[in-house]
Amino acid sequence: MLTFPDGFLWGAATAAHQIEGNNVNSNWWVHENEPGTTIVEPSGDAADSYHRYREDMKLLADLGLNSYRFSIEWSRIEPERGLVSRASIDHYRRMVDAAHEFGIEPIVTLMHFTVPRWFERDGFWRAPDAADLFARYTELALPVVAEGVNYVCTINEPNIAAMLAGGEDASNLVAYGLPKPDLAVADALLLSHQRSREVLSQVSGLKTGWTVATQAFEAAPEDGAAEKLKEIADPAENWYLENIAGDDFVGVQAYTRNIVGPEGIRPPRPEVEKTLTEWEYFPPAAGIGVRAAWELSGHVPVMVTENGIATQDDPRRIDYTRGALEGLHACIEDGIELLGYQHWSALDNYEWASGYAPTFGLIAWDKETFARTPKPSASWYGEVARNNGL
Ligand code: GCO
Repeated sequence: MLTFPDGFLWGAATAAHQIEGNNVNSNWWVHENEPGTTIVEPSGDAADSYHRYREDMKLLADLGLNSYRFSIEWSRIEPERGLVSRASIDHYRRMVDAAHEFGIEPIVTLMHFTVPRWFERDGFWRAPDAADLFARYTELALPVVAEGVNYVCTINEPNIAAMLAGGEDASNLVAYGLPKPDLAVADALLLSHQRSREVLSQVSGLKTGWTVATQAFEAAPEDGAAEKLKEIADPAENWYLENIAGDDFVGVQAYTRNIVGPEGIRPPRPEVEKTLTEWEYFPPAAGIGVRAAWELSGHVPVMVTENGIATQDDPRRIDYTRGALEGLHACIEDGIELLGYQHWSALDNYEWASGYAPTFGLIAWDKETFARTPKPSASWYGEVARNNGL
């Protein structure tokens, strides 16, 4: 039996835009619905979790999980520059209260890729006042996290957000690692994170950090691969991990490794099962990412804030997750402070430019009725959580 530390946070993760539905004031909603978009389908109603979050949280609690990572939406809280929606702030406060009602710990992400359409209109992360605007948003969100929240992630995957900004359109998110990050954007994201943490420091006992996508790049054995790796590997990933010494924790989001040959990254990141091959979803990636974060950050405590697999083959999800957890237990054995594991994802959801085809969820839902159906992997994972190990 591999037993995890007492108090280990066994949870599942989601993001507002990917499950709530009708996030109409966000930049992604604009991109999804603009003529000629490369995004395969709009997010639309998603899983209607904006209205069904209580049902979702109760399902997770009944399975045996003790935590839930979800994000709140800037574009709902501030739908137009300077226009504050008290109703949206109250909605997310009710989400935090509901988590406690069901006995699960909320882990809140302030920005999970989406920003208000006005923020992108007014210069996006390149605007000189981007960090001021994000700090102001954090002030607006304080009532949501001021009570009953122990962990806040300010920004989800700034390294991917920097790539996204550097690329021509949202489809770059799917390419992962290929577009060069816009380093001016990378700077703005780091400053925004630091300003947000300053605001959050008003809340005593609140632990703040952010999440970084660790992509486990490795060079194929062929000649020329090492040079190509230097060219392609994500410079922002390590830089962000090296610049969080003061953070209370760092979220690691690791799924697979990226093998780089002289031609570049091997098969593109698989969006759907048909391209799934063994190395594309590589369970040890979770442990590789945790070790990188622990070392590069100077031993900032780590939480796996995303790890999972998009597959219709649910037994494969169980095998993958078992492999990831075995690797994470080895990290703990090696003295790494690992706070928890948030499986991606609680629900099947909108996988950005790839739409709804990739099914990462422990729980499926009917597109007509929104009825939820936990998969066998959900029961398996709930058992692991109840036993605090496997
Ligand atoms: C990301 C995001 C998630 C994705 C998940 C699966 O890493 O891109 O945090 O929103 O949906 O990682 O790709």
